[in-house]
Amino acid sequence: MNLEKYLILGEEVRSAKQNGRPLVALESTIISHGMPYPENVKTALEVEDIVRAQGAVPATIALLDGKIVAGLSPAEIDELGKKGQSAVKVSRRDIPAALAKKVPGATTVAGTMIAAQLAGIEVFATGGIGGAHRGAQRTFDISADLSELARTNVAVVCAGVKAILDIGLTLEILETLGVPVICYGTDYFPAFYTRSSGLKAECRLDTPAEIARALRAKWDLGLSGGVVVANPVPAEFEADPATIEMAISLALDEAGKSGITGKRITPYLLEAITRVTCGKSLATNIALVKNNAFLAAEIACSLKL
Ligand code: PSU
Ligand code: MN
Repeated sequence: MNLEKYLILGEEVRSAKQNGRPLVALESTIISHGMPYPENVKTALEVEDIVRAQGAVPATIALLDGKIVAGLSPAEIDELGKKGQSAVKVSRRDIPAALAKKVPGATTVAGTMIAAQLAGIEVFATGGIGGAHRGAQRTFDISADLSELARTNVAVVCAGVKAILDIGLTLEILETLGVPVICYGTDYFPAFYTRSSGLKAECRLDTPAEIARALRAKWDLGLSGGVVVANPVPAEFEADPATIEMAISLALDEAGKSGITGKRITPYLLEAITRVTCGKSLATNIALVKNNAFLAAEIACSLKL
């Protein structure tokens, strides 16, 4: 395959690869569909700086003009942030057509994992991953992020899974798919806005070095696929559980009444939660993304030792 035909590396990413420096991939659906403008752009740029401050190099990923780009420029991030939900949300199945049509595409966790692997990046930071929606037993609405984690060799640092999803069912599916779920410094799987989902962590690791060793062992042994590194939101930014539960149930109710389905449901719920909490959830969201970028950079640096 002629990789250059499809993949462009940003300047900083290209030179980092040449010099063997640690890299951290960052997704773009969180920019276009996950947060409102201008907080989305401001956060994306600050997250990049957090990665740099830890000695790693950020690679924000999106589809632009018929190419997968790993390492957007600040101007490209701003453009995508302004487009918001009018950018195409690109998961695995959406990549071919988005490239053919040369439309701007914001990559989901699955889409970003694919691009990261193509670019040779092993660690990726985001907010939350997709999963099995409540009622998935009936609707089959299970994010392609989960099957991507089963097959693509990238570690995804996230703050767990939002309770808009069925967290228990999501963890069951990850277990079936053989995806390690590493809980960082906690005995409970985190629930994005809050530090604990109440579900016991099956695997707890306490240092970035230990996590890096686990990743290396998995991939050295040819145990292909990704890893979820679940990093709870810092306590001082944790949202009030009752408020979040109320916001989520209002959001789910609204989405049900409006007949929203398919790829539109997750962005719809994220937006509704921000609205219902009058932006309070956004502060938590921003804090946890930054916290994840910090840990991802530490892991990426450890992987180089
Ligand atoms: N969950 C969040 N924030 C997000 C997303 C999920 O808390 O921004 C985005 C991510 O890009 C994720 C995608 O990969 O939604 C999952 O969408 P779907 O459920 O349609 O696969
Ligand atoms: Mn879905």
